[in-house]
Amino acid sequence: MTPLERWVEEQAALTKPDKVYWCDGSEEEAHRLIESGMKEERVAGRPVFYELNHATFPNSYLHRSHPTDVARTEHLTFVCHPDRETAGANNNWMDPEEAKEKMRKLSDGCMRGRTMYVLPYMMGHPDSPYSKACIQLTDVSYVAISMRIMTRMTKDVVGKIGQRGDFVKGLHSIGDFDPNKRFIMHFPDEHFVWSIGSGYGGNALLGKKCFALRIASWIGLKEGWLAEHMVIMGIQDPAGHVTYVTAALPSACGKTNLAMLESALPGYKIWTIGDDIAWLNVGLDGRLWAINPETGFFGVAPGTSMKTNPNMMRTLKKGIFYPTLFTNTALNIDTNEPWWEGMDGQAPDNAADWQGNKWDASSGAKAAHPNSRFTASVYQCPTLSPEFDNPKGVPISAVIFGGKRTHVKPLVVEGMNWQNNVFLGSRMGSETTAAATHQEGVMRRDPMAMLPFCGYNMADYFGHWLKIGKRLIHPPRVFSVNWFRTDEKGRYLWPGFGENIRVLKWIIDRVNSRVGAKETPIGLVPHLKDFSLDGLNISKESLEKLFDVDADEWRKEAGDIEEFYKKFGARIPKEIWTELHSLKAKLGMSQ
Ligand code: OXD
Ligand code: MN
Repeated sequence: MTPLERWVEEQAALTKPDKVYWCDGSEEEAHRLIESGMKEERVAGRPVFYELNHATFPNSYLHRSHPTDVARTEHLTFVCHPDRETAGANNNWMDPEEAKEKMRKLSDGCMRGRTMYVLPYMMGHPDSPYSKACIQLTDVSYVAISMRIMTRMTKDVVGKIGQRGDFVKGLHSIGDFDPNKRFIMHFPDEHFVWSIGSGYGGNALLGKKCFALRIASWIGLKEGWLAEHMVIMGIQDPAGHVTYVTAALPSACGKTNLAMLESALPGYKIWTIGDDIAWLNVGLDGRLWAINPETGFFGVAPGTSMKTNPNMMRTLKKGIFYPTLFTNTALNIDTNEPWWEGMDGQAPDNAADWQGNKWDASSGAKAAHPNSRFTASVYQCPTLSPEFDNPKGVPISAVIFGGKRTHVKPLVVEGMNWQNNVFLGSRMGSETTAAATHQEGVMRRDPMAMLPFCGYNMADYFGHWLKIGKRLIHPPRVFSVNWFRTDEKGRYLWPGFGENIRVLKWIIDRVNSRVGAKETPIGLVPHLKDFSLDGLNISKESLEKLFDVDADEWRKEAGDIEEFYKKFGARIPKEIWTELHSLKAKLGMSQ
């Protein structure tokens, strides 16, 4: 018996499924599992999948979750390092033995009456030195099918693991969906994630946030690389030159839209490599190289339309080899198509809401859940980069940090050197969204958009970023962006979406030394003459406001950043304090 077979047997002995089924990742198998998910298997008392209109949305299916299970549950997510300090103030912590004891009790017999699916999958291209071989166990076909879309799931991974015991392990059960018995536990030293009580993507597709960010960030700290919550894309200019960039934005701030943006500027084109996760390694050439460990998009549906993200709408209608899943969207009953707020056209007259109840538009209730999602293969994306399957990844010339700030932050700012760049990333903040269960619209600091995903003490993470910079002979330039600044009436100043190419153009012009920049206390901002505004109807006042650095607002901001750092005690690197003190001095503040 191999270590893998032994591990699966032990987990089956604990969870007691009726059947253990090893997936091979084939198309035929996916069809079979979907069929049984429609006809036999039940989740929260109803079918796992409903077939949608295959004439307009080929190979697509609707999934309705348990009503309490609609987003990531950060308060039930734990990182179980041997000591609390290693987990840091950014994580919930539990002693690993205590956590295992708790999970053993909750998991005893939790798969009774269900099938345990064994999912062998790779994060990253199998030929890439950066990829990882993983196994997830789950008791719901929705997760098995989602993992086949989101990862490279094949039976070859079993052979690749062979006699090794150090494969990445995930044990997932939907349990009984009781939110009081819902836990997502990470054991970073064992490369193990144990999740019970939720079928929601970020809690249940364990290759994604749990492994590819929380555990991988810890492995990256040990091995000298970075696992980041970032888009990866190529920006092609009119001369045909492609500049690769990554961009970190908190959940539900438009990362998927950015990753496949349709350029409003003639001659520019975006090539998509990833919309959520980047693994970044220092290459032998001293450049930063990025791979997307995933193969799918798990994006927020509401707001997605031909106006905001035409390439995603096209992607959703191309399901052939891979199914496309819609989770908790509404349903147009007359056409049997998915629907959500913000989609093109009129709201349907006859719709079911995300729970399947007849929707009454006049009630003011949303038809689709605000965090309803689609799951679609990257191979359906019309802007997929030809470099997507390159095992080496792509060389990164710029890193962008963003967030949703209705005040304070300019449209774009460039950092001044690596230390200042890390400070710039560490001070990012965003107004919260529906992707996790918390109050919406509250500002929270979210360094590098990694606050919910960094698997260890964030102060040590800043130190790791500083160290990586020392190994980069050709470091990427670093920028912060904010598409969300508003005027005094609360209206967005910047049109966003396809027009964001204007900001990306300035960024690649900076990278390729085509334009200068203006120094401010918080970094470099564009000279307006270098910023392409042709064809854009925007007033001079709006533009000035977009780039404004208001010293009073920034003094408040600096105070807030300081409070945030204090939560991490003495572990914040001295270089970060130096940067904060220098910012305060530039703003005329006492230290
Ligand atoms: C996601 C998230 O699903 O960040 O990507 O919540
Ligand atoms: Mn994300």
